[in-house]
Amino acid sequence: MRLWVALPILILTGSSASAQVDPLAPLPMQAVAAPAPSYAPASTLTGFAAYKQRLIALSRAAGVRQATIQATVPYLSLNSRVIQLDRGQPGGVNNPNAIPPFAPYRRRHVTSSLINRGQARYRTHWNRLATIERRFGVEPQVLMAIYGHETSYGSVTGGFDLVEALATLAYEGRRRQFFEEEFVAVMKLLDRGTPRSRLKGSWAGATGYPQFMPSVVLRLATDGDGDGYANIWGSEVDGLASIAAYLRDAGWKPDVHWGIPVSVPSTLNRAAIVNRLKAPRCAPVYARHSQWKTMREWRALGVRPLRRTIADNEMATLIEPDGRDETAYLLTTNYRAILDYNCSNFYALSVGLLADAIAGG
Ligand SMILES: [Ca+2]
Repeated sequence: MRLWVALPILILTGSSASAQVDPLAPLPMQAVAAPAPSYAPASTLTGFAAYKQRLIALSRAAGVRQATIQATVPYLSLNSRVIQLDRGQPGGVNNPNAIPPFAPYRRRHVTSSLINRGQARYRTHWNRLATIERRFGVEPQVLMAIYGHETSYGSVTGGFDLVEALATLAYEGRRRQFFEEEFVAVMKLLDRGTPRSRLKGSWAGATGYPQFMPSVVLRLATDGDGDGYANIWGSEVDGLASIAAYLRDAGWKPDVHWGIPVSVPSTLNRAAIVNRLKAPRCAPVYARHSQWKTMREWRALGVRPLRRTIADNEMATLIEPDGRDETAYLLTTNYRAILDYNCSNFYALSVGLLADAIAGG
């Protein structure tokens, strides 16, 4: 991945002036492929045309065949809609952060329609789901809830061309290394015969029923229906098995529930349970969790399960997503696996609650 450092670097005419406003680093160019762009004005188009040489070099270094590269990269364009959507994200340039309340989010994402459709699919696929649970140790209702939340059970999987979207995001540069790796991964999927027409997804590059990034497709796509192919675009059961593979890979422990709603006594000394560890990734998300304590310790502090409970010796953290005197949740290590899927407390909580509802409470 460091190959490009050793390549000769051409400074584009005029690029030093725009470097102050353009987050792009100087672009690597291969001597054999140094064409007209170096003489053109440093417009966005010129920048991307030159950047494609880097995408070609990265793909080649990762072992993607030249025929695949040549049939794809030269024809890529920037997708301005992708850039617009990326800039509207938390942490993006147009979106100063603010944490809204959880309750309205929950009402939108744990709906009777999602619950009913999840239950219907649960019944349809019951046999396969039982096999997947034995194989991966993940409760099927959690798989169903992720599937429902991500794509409304396969009805919204995204129509962006992944190759173009990932090239655009890599070029834009806010998370360049991440998106360059995903670009190379989608090139590998193309190279091994996945049709371009199938490689559609969200503007951010998530694809198929599980909404995996291409590198995750390469690593964890799983055959669940037994036909020998891991088809996360055409087989719901393959999609569900792939989600199970992901959660197990993220550390899911069998027979531990994700979390439970609890009531917190007004006497709880919150200052005494503050988590002082800073998470290496997704720090703002983990900062909303308390210290780890066993269920026994939480009980001793007066925190009471509202419905089901969790074994006394299991560790859990407390989150109060809507502040004091509202429903709070104790979260186990398996909640962390859901966060690994999508690092947002609202996402993980609503997945857990949708899973509970699908399973009947
Ligand atoms: Ca299959």
